[in-house]
Amino acid sequence: TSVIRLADYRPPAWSVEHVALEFDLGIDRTEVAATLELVRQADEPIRLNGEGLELLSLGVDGRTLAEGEYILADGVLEIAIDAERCTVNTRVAVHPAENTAFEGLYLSGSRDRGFLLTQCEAEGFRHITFFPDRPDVLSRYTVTLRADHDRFPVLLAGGNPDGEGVLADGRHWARFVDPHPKPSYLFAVVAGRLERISHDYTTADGRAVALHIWAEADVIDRCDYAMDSLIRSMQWDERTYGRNYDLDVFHVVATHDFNMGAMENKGLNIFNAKYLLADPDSSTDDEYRHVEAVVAHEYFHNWSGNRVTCRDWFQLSLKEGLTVFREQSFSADMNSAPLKRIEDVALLRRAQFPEDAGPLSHPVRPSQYSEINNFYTATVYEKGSELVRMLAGHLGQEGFRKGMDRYFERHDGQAATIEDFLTALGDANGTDLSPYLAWYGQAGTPRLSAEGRFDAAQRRYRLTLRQRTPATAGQTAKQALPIPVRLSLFDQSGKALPLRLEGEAAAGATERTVVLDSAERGFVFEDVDASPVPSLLRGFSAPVILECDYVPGELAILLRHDPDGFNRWEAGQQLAGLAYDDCRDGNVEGSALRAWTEALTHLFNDKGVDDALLAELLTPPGEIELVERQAERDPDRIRIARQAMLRKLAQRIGAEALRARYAGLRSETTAALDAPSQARRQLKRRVLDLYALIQPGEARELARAQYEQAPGMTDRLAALTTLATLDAHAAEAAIAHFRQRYDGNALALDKWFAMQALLPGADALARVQALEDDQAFMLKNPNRVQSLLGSFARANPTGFHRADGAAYRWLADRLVAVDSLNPQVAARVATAFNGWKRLEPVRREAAHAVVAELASRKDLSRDLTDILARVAL
Ligand code: DPP
Ligand code: ZN
Repeated sequence: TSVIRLADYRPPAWSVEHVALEFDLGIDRTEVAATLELVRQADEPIRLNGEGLELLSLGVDGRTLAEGEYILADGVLEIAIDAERCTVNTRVAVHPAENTAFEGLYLSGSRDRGFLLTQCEAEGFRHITFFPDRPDVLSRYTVTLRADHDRFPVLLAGGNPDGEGVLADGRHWARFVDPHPKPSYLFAVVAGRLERISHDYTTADGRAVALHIWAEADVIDRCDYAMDSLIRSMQWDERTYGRNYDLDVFHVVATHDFNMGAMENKGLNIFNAKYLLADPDSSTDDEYRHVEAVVAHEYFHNWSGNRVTCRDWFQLSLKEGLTVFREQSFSADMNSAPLKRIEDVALLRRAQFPEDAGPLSHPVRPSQYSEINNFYTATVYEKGSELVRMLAGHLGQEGFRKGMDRYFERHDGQAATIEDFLTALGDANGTDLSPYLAWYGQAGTPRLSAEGRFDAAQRRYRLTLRQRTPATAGQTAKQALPIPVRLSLFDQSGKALPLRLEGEAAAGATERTVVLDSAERGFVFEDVDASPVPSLLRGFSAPVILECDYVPGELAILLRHDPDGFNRWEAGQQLAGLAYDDCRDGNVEGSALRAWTEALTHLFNDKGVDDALLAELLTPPGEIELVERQAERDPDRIRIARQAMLRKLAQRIGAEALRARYAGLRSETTAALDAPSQARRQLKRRVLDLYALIQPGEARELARAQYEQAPGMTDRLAALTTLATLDAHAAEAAIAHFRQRYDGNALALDKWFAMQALLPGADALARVQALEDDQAFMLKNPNRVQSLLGSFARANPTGFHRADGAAYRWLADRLVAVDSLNPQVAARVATAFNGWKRLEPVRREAAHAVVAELASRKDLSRDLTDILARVAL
């Protein structure tokens, strides 16, 4: 496969000023006529991308080209002409119903009831028509759709509506004009039988905008929360960044057949139903938050991504990292900021850190790729957001806003680079941010070590910070990065000290940020009376792994006294890590384990601790994160040690206290969505799971009752999970009940599949295999594949990493089957093999054999081949 390199970037040889598209839509066959107004930019032939297109006719400036007047090979249509400008006309046919890859124009749902839609990011537009399909070609679009009226009553495309009418033979048409130049990946059309909910919105600058959310009739009553989230997102972007929406209509469409989470097409967002539909009976509290966040994310792209887009796909994080950051800030404002930060950092550690430590590791801005679809990763998104957060922290709230204003003004209507972004932010603040560019080019998670030395005679505390980044796949030499370390110092009673650095006249705030911009640096704090406890990297001020030789008692002080919710949790996580080490080493009387259980018991009994924060504090790092603390990974041993520490905690808190707390939380059972109700549900779940570790029989009865009386999905699914984890056989009746109750509700069934796929232990593979026979299981639906295969392979370590390798062989077989339908989905599931090299020898051998065999096949897609080739290395 060919490799595309950032270093080879060249501007487009031809620009496209205007494109007119006419669609004659049909499920089996759609014809697309395109008129492109091209303008020469360099002395080269016109090159248009096109894949899987049946070329019906081709003309230049009104003259039909004969064979021999153009070259069509390897997905590129090449036309050599002399003129400075020209008009190219093409007519092609495509076959939506046969398109199981869900890239380009395809059918969602069944032939007789489903609807047509498009997905173009990153390179789907070339499956619709011939076009220079690259993000730095920005064009104005006029789109005309024609279709049978009964079969396709609703016709949508991006831009403003520009007329509609009736045609002969029961057909009708609709036209859309988008005044904003855009790259082809933001193009979209939708056609079919859809219902809508609507809202009239007026922007801060006075534009009337019709908001429409579209879905199939059976789910249209589950779109209200998405509409509410959309309105709040629009208001937030006006308030926070001064950004207004810029068309007269904004459409959002839900589909059950989608490869990604959602897509920010200009004026016509398309969503995986999973991130748009929500109702208390079928959605959990987490899912409500995801809907809010993803609706916001796609809306925010209208400025960070659409008005200012990416020059090339290497710059993907320019729009994604930035938009995730904006989305996270929005969610923090809508909910609790510290809890949001906890959730985001936990995700980073669970998904991005492992990615960055294995063979698929890559920089936030990769320098090469062979399949861009495989770079929609936790690194580009989540780590990318952390980089923007560091810049925002560096500039401060006002400075960052000034910088963003400059960025949007300077690059509006352009395809920009990450350098452009840093330059605009820096220029607006009279500062040079270019040192941060190194973060974008260097893969791997830096290790930050901190060593404190207290000098009683001098009343000084010297903090030495050092950094090093381990070698990553294909990138062995690493440089020092600017690492902002927000910190406080606490005395032994838990009081934060005013900070005065050596050379400063007076003490200032109790929190400040120092920047480690070289391999090692010391910071000396004056007027320190007793050895302090440093609270480092507050708010997770940089995406690094902190190595600090805390004694357990120091972390316990932070865990009890740190006023910042995030850092309190962080101290708890660090302490839990040490407690885990005790359990791993069989040291059940270890001092860390004791400090952790004591501190948490104290917090458990402290009525002043918020329910949601307590639930988070009671959750130690997960089995996947704990891999870091293992020289050679054996998922069974990791689970045993983690369960042992949780049991110790449950014993320390005590059965009586757990039961009483559960009863108190239980008595307030509702499905209400306010924050306190959500927090109670979350805590109730943690308490019941802890209780189950020491009183399984009683816990089972409580879970059964909770399942039966649950007022909404959060309580119902939590109870079912607890029951099934305690004893999958004993939970059979409840599992069957859930299956029947939600028959026909795709999103609820996805959770049903995933819940079972995640049950730990040696039986997991057999369970998953049995679930494949369920009528509702299908390989052609990405959500279903993710819920069963993806959950099992990526998030059930004891189930997937069986020592006998049976699950590896089974997955390999399924990957081949999925790949023949949908390469993007197969490639994503295949990333489950990312960590195989760090497994203990028996599992490693088994995984290697399977990966090597798969990687040697010649009949797989470019997507899957690329992942396997990198993983197998
Ligand atoms: N660009 C999409 C997003 O919003 C992904 N397809 O992340
Ligand atoms: Zn995005």
